[in-house]
Formats: sequence, C-alpha cells, structure tokens
Amino acid sequence: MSNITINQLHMALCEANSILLTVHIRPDGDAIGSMLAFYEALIAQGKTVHMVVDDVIPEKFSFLKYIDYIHDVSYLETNAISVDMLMVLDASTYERIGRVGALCSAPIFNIDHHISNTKFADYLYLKSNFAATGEIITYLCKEWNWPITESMGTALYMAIATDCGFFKFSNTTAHTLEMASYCVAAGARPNVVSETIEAISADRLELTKQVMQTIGFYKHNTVATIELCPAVMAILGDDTDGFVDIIRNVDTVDIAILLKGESPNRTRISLRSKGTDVNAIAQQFGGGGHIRAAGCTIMKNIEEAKSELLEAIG
Ligand SMILES: [Mn+2]
Repeated sequence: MSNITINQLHMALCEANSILLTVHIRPDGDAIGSMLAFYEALIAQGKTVHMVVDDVIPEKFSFLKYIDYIHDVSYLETNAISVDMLMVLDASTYERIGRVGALCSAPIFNIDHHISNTKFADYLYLKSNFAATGEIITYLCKEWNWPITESMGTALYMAIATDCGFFKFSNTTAHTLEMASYCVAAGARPNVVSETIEAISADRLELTKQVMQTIGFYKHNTVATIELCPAVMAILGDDTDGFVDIIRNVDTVDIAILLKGESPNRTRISLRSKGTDVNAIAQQFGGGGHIRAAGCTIMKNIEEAKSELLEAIG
C-alpha cells in the first residue's frame, strides 16, 4: 500500500483508459452520490467506465442521473471485463466491497475519508478530515478543472449532505460548506435533495411510533439506546436511517446507540456521539468508522449486545 498525492492520483487517472468504479456494500448517499458524479466526470475525460456494486441500490436514489447504469456484481461474472484500474470509493476495508474485489484483478485505488481505513488498496488517497467522499470528489474536480454539471452537483451535494447530517454534525467544516456551495452553484437544489432523501411514508411513521417504545436511557441520560428487533428489521431492510437521530437529539445525550437485530444472535450497532470517541468503542468489537460515528457487529442478541456495549463505554 502507498498513500498517493493528488498529483499522483491525477496522473494515474490520466493514464488509465478503463476504470471500474465500486463502493461499499449497504451503499449510502455518500457512496452512491460520489460514484455517480465520478462516473460522469471520468466519462467526460474520455474514459471507459463501469460501475458495479455487490448489493441492491436503495430506491430513494432513483432520482439521480446514471443510477440505472450501476450493475450488480453478476455483471463481472457474466462479462469478461478487463480494466486498468479498480477505483474504490468511500470503503474503508476490502471486505466492504463484497465480491467485486475477487472478480477484478486490476490495481486497486481507494478514495476515502474514514479514519479507520485499513489501507487495503494498492494506492490510497485518504482525507480523514473531510466529512464525505463527495467532498473529496468535489475538491478533486475543482483542483483539476473538471466541469461539475448539474447532475454531478446534485449527486455530490447529496453525498456531502447525507454524511454530515445535512451540515449539522461536527464533521461539517468551512471546507465542507465550500464544496457544497460549488455543488449548489452547479445546479444542485438543497430543498429537492432533502425532500427526496428524507421523505418517509405513513407506514414508516407508524413503525417509528412502535420503535420509539424501545428507547432507553443510561448513565445519567448521557447514553441512549433504540432497538430494531429482527421482526422490524425484516420490514425495514437496510432503510434504517433516522432512528439514531431521534435519541441523538436529546439534550443530555452524548452517545446514541442504534441496535439492529439481524438475527436472534447477531446485532449490528450504529454509534453516534457528540464528544466521545466511538470509533475506539466500535474497534473493541471489531468495527470502526469515524470518531463521532462508527459501527460494529456483535454476535449476541440485542439485550446482550446492549449490556456489553454499556460495559465497554464504562
Ligand atoms: Mn462516507
């Protein structure tokens, strides 16, 4: 592995004729928005570009241009695709790109902003002080004078906004806002993006009423938990955004914990904090992420996972 500079990244992209773009499984707004915008930018540079993700693409992203150009991983199994570069966006570990890694033999480049990045790529461009990979892509386009079209601006604005809680989280910097400003100048419409991304159905709100019954407070109300049992998870699938914010917004709460029961003995955890280093907590359970937003999986039921976490928090 070697860390590369912006100029080395530029040179490598100039030399590559064909590029396979991928992102992490359970793709979020940052992953999808960054990939679609980078796809469009690279096409404009005359490159042959493929987008492959080893997971389903959430329906809420269907308003974005080129979303239908994203292939399932089976695309690599049924087509003989040989590329000069595998470009991994927003993924911090090799496992997070699923089977794409094994099905593509090209040198791996990684553009990412996770402090927990495992440096799995051959060439890494890591900006851990950036709020989103979308912030990095906007920055690169600006530095290289690559035009940002309206559709790129929309995708990048969504990427940036979704990773910093629409500019509310502590990872939001002047640079984050500056890059978002370029996206808006390019034609992104903040109201349209948030109305599209944050829209929920009446059924979803009914379910939220039920989930709110599980909220618990610990350690003098500085730690709060909210639980999605396996039955609720079966309805929600991967669409679990927003639940952690309900407890995160409580004035006394520092650490907000979302517990997702994937099966009776497997619980996926999302940790958010206003001060505590939750990346360090998640790492105790084999996970990671950012200082104030991290995740891990504990092979226990929700109750047991919760007590282990509360113990680890101390
Ligand atoms: Mn991200």
